[in-house]
Amino acid sequence: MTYILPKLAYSFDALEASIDAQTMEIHYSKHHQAYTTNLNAALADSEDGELAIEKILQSISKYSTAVRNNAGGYYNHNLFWEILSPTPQKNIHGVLKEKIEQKWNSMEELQTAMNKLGLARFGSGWVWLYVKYNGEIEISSTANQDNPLMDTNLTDRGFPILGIDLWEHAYYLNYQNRRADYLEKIWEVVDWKKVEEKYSLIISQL
Ligand code: MN3
Repeated sequence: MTYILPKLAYSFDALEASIDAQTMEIHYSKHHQAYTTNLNAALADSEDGELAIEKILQSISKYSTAVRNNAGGYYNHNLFWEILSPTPQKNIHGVLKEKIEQKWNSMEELQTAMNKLGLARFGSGWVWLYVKYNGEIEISSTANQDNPLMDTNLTDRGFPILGIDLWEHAYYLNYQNRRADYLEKIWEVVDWKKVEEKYSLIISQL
């Protein structure tokens, strides 16, 4: 078995409200493809290529740096494309919204808190909304292609339900050095319905 680059559910120019078509095309067909290809190469001599990607990430401390970087890159982008949409549902009404409002007062304040973490990340990385093992939700930022699933995290472990790519390749063509502007605009294409679905699925399996 090899890991497959998932098909995008929308065209490269579909998210232009926030991400330009050229950035989308390069990001998906060059960067994400490269993580996928390099992950398969890094696991070529191992039987672990049979495992679900989440299982590899949850025991990533056993693997090489090449597997860590590319398994992270593969999984993180799968999630990123999944929670973005040209027709995003911005209003949710269920348990996830209640949890967010308990902790951050409002959806807007959660986004502000995530943007602040994203701006504080030096160099490349991601900012996350994730479900902790105890079922509570939390936000964090990780470097490079790490994520909350990885057992190399001493704290901040759990199941990601929303990830924002902070690498310059995610925004530089359109926003240049203005990561803050990118982070403001990205929320216009985040599909909260999808994030809520991921939350419900994880909670049901805890
Ligand atoms: Mn990226």
